[in-house]
Amino acid sequence: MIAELMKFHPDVANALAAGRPVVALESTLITHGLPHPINLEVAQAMEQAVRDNGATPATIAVLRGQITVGLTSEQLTYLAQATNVRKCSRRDFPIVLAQKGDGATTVAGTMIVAHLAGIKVFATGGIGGVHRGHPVDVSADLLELAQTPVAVVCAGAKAILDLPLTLEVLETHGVPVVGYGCAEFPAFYSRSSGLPLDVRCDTVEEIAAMIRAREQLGFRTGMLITNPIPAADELPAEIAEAAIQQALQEADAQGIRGKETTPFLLARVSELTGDRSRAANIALLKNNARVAAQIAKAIV
Ligand code: PSU
Ligand code: MN
Repeated sequence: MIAELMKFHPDVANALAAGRPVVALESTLITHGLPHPINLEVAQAMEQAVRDNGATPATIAVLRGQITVGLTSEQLTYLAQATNVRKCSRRDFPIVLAQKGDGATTVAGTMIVAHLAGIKVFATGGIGGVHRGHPVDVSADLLELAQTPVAVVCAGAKAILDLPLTLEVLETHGVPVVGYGCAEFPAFYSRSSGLPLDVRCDTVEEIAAMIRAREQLGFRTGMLITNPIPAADELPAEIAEAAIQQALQEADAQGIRGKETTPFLLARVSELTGDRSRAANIALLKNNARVAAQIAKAIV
């Protein structure tokens, strides 16, 4: 039974049993997206942003083969400095569970666990998507959005990706892409991409109504809620783009492939922008945790 594979933090178990709002948080950004000790500070700040907005955070990971929904502060501290953690999308769960290993869940992996646990809203930074110049490298995040009914709050897809193709794949798979306070798909480090969205909502109640309608329809698809980075934290598009172009060239020259690609690009862009991209990344993560909590509250 899948339930036997999951261990819940008591706060999360209590909140779910009482029907109180819960927000899932991912762990790949802790192990593969940010360096120690900033990763721990950001993970704690995201949890706090969820609490400050009236919901219970459930950071999701696999610890020694056990799917864990809501980490204790000791578990979070352990994960933030652990080495040898598998980046877990759908294909990785059988492996990490059988080997009793540690796993950090990606957007795809976190959606799978959140849905099994009965959590409807999840906050991340930017989802994976279609890689520039590698249109067959399509993140498992997009295929999970096509088949798992969880609302994912993000600041768009990571700007290192091909954003127009990413939106095409979401459209093909029937995933609604909703702008929260924006009419364009946000470009992660910056607020707009020039790519129009399906719909703009200016209140969390409008978003909650769409989540409820999707439930009534019985659709299995997820929903993408895009929440642009706050204007004060935005990285000018020219600065971001120059660093991204260089990082992409280096990745190709060094033959970086598969699941290594995204962590490599994020780390290089951060170095090349003198950590300005990292500061933007952290700001948008906290902002997404805040909005996800407000949405979770609006749907209970
Ligand atoms: N958002 C961030 N930093 C990250 C990621 C998202 O701000 O590190 C992670 C997410 O876990 C996402 C993953 O699911 O990168 C995408 O990896 P890939 O492109 O290999 O599917
Ligand atoms: Mn990939």
